[in-house]
Amino acid sequence: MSAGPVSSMPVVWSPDTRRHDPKHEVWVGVPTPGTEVSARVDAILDAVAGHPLVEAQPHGAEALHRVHDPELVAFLASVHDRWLAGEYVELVGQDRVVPYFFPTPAMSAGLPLRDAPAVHALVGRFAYDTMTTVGPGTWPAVAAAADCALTAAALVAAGTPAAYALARPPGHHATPAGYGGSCYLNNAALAAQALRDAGRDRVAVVDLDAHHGNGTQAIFWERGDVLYGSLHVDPGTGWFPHVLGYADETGSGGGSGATRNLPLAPGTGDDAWLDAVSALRDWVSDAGCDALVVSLGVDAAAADPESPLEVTEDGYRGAGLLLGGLGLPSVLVQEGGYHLPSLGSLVAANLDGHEQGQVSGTSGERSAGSGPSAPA
Ligand code: SP5
Ligand code: ZN
Repeated sequence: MSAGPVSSMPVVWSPDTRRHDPKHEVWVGVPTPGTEVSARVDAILDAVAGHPLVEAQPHGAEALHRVHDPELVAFLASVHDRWLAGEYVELVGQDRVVPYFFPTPAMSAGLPLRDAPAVHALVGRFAYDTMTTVGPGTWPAVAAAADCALTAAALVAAGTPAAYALARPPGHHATPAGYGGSCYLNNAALAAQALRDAGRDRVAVVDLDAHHGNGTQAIFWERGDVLYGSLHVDPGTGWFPHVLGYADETGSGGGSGATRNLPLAPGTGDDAWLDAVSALRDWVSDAGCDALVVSLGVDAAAADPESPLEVTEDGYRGAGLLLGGLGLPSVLVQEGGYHLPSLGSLVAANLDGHEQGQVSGTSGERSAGSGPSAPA
């Protein structure tokens, strides 16, 4: 992967993010090869070698509790040790935490539930799928990913125009008290909250990942001070997260109108995808936001095995130009993207586009018929 030209946007990373490395994820009851793997870190690092590297600074649990239930944080931090003590390695050879029991509303039927004393049964209180397993290095990596996002937000709060957090495992499916979709803590939500806490009045989160960021939506659902806008493959066509991400989900209470979902058909491609990015860009611009968080999933790419959206590298560069053109202080947070050979260059193209957009201030219209790439 070529390094490309020297760029100024800092890349915030941590070697600890490599420590979570799921060889398998349990899908439809079967261990299938892991998708959200440690090698993603190095694929991205190689491609952004022209950027200044900054190592993430540790932040305490209080920062995590700004968007997450302390019980989720404590559970994630301790559950692997509890799993080892439960002797599941000896019993069935399983050294990763995998739920098998889910106390859903259908199960409790309105009755009060106690916490399960057995850790293998307690897991389903927090985990909402079987793909998102916890191994020996998961918590250090999850904490490091959150630190990447918080460090990038601190840089931007201190005046850096934009910073990129090489956060993995990703975050946008993590809800206030739940984890799933390869996500444990919501890195983008942490960054948005940190910008609010640093004095920004209204923060927009724009989610470019191929999947709907149900966790980010849930965290800010009733808040008007953090907007959430997403374009993603239509859950109505069968894709994850299956039960959320429809266009009629627009927030409630003080957050009414502060959520916007643009579900897209499989096979969408660059033109319609960039039209949707433009629509979100205009929505953010009209709302008078003073900071931007981009949930930068690159799994909408044509080569990606986890989505059918068929977006190209030019598409991701164009999205960067459009969102950078808002001229807002920006934190870009890594989300999904699973095709290791192209993952890094997709990220690098978006970072380049964003920086170029911020410099040239292309906050005007996207010219009609501009095709796959947005105007320079
Ligand atoms: C952050 C992010 O992009 N999470 C994506 C979670 C969606 N995963 C759904 C996986 C559906 C099963 N895919 C089959 C893979 C077999 N290994
Ligand atoms: Zn995704």
